Amino acid sequence: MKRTFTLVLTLVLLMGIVHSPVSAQEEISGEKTWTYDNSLLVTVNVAEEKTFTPEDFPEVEVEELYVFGKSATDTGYSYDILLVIDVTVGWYYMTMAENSLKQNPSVVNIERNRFANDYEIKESSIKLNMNEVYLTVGSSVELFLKDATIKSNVTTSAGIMLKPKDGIVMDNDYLSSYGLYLLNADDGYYKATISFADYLPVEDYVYMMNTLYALDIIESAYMLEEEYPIHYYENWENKNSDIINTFTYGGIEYYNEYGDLEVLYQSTRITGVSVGTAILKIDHCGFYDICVIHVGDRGDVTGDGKVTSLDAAMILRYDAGLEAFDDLAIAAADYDGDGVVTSLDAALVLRYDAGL
Ligand SMILES: [Ca+2]
Ligand SMILES: [Ca+2]
Repeated sequence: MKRTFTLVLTLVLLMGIVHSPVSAQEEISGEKTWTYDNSLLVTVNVAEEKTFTPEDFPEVEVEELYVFGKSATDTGYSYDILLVIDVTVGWYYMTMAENSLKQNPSVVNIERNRFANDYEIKESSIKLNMNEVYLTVGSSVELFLKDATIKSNVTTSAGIMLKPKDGIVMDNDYLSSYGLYLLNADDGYYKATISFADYLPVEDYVYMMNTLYALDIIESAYMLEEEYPIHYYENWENKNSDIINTFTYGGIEYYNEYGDLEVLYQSTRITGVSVGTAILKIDHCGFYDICVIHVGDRGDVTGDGKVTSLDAAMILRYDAGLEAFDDLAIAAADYDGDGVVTSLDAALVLRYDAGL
């Protein structure tokens, strides 16, 4: 080992400045903010040309209507129509409106949120813990959703179905002490609504369910999903599986036994597969964030695809403060993966180079 170091030190002193390390790749800002959800894009097939008004969609509260597209079909015309919905009656109304429109025989497609940016009624953001990661082939890192803020200025509500244990009778006074409003009771099942101060308050929902489950009079309680389409899982999109592997696990946030909110958002373990740059996207209810993952070869700080004594020399120079590395070169330089770049890493690179 001593001879190795002497050799490398000699190399370092002789070489002075060698190849510059891999240059930093493009920077992509991670934080995204969207406004949300007061529009539906509806495709309507009709036999003849016509001018549409909100009265053509009596099943929903349409505030404004815009025709975005029109095309001739074999049987008449197809229109793309943007319906701006009055959401002050409650966010859940969007789901009801969508469901109602599905019953309309001339409506062939409904798309949500597409033009939400134009109408600043609601605002949301979703953030990953990291937006740029430097890995080497075979090494891994954890990525998770750090924050999901969903804002709104309207009160929203959701339906809950309850079934108390035999002999227990609930009334509205009883339920209202838990923030619930009784809609109806039938055959031992109670349908109630819960109101929230914010749109998609997953924590409020989980807290309510935790509270209900903790009451020993409750046999079952569940959210009526058709009225409140909670997305339990984020969607991770890896289009560069040749560069990185992803393994996803986890759930949503919840209240623990002390009443503190704990975040159980999904995590993804990313492992470098081959040298290159990958983009991982996390999508939650239409909001998304991305992380750019740079993968280098372990030991190859020069980025030339080979692990040689030159790389070892560079690592020693870096360790001695004679060289500046970019983040990918630093990841590559940490040959033993202990999180720091030291002369030991240089020695290991030399051993590799020597076939030891
Ligand atoms: Ca190299
Ligand atoms: Ca190291």
